[in-house]
Amino acid sequence: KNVNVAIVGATGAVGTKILEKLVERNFPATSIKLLASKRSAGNEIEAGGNTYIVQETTPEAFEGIDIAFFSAGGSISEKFAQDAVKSGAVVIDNTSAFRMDPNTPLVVPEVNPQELKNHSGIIANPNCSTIQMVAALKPIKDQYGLNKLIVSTYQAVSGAGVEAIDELAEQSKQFANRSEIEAEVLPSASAKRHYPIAFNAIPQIDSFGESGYTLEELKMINETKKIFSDQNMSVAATCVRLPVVSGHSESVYIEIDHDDVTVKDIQSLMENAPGIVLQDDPASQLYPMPLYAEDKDEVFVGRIRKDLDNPKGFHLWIVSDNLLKGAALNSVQIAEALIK
Ligand code: A2P
Ligand code: 11C
Repeated sequence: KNVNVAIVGATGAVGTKILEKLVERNFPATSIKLLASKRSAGNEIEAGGNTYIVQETTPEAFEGIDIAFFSAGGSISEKFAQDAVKSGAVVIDNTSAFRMDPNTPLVVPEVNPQELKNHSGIIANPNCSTIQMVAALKPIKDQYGLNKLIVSTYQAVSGAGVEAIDELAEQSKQFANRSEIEAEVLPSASAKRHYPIAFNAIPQIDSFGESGYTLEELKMINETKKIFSDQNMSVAATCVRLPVVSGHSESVYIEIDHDDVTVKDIQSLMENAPGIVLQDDPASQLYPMPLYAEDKDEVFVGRIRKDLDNPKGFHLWIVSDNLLKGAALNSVQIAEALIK
């Protein structure tokens, strides 16, 4: 069967990686259409020996498209996703626009592939920091139960898009030149105040909700419960932006149902889990780090420790490239599962 693909946001941090992954994984696409804003229309993008011309996103652009990846921000998904669906495409949406809609499956293929069959045109790709965490925790939850988790994140600027990557590079130069550091993008474009990310840590990703949690923290909480189909799970999150280009890191505390589980038990689950790589040997200083996870497909897990006070408690350190498993790769894996 012919599969005609479109990528909305093809010039962005995630969109460019979706194209790369489609090519690298030999996705059986008959054609690939690159869509972005009017500003980029006519620009050329090379991938896999082919040159693609970027086109403007319009309601008519989806004619004949079978699978449409959306990664141009929630407002663009809200504006055009239904046009794509009406044209007969399945939308794989990388924004938060439809994730919590009860009729939209929120899918990580290693965790809840059974949800894919329940879609009515749109499948949501979870938030990057959620994906890597649930991918690592799924085998633990299945084997030992998992009723409580507390996560603190150390997130890369690429999660906030190309402009944030550029801002970190600019500010690093300004710092080295001892000139004034200019901040215009982070913590979020819509924020009233902006702070430097170079040589800093910002405990705000996205805007604040009424509860005092940021929207990024609420995404981790709500999406985790939806993906695990477990509304009774207790989940808390603190999300922090660091001057790292790509690769989100997470310190995760979990409580399982059993008190006789060992670190070795958890390590062996990680060794056998799909898409997970165990990097856990303190004696040889082996642990995951974002600099080494960049451009890698896997989720890396290490620093696994039993809590010193609670025999049901464990601590883990989880790292993955937020643009790949956290976004582009997971989206392409959803598409692969769909056409299977
Ligand atoms: P463009 O490059 O034309 O602005 P990032 O997440 O890295 O910031 O990228 C955002 C993506 O969303 C880019 O591909 C950007 O395209 C795209 N985009 C922004 N505004 C629109 C719009 N109005 N219509 C379609 N795509 C858009
Ligand atoms: C970040 N997690 O690191 C965000 C980016 O809901 O898809 C992804 C936002 C989203 O800034």
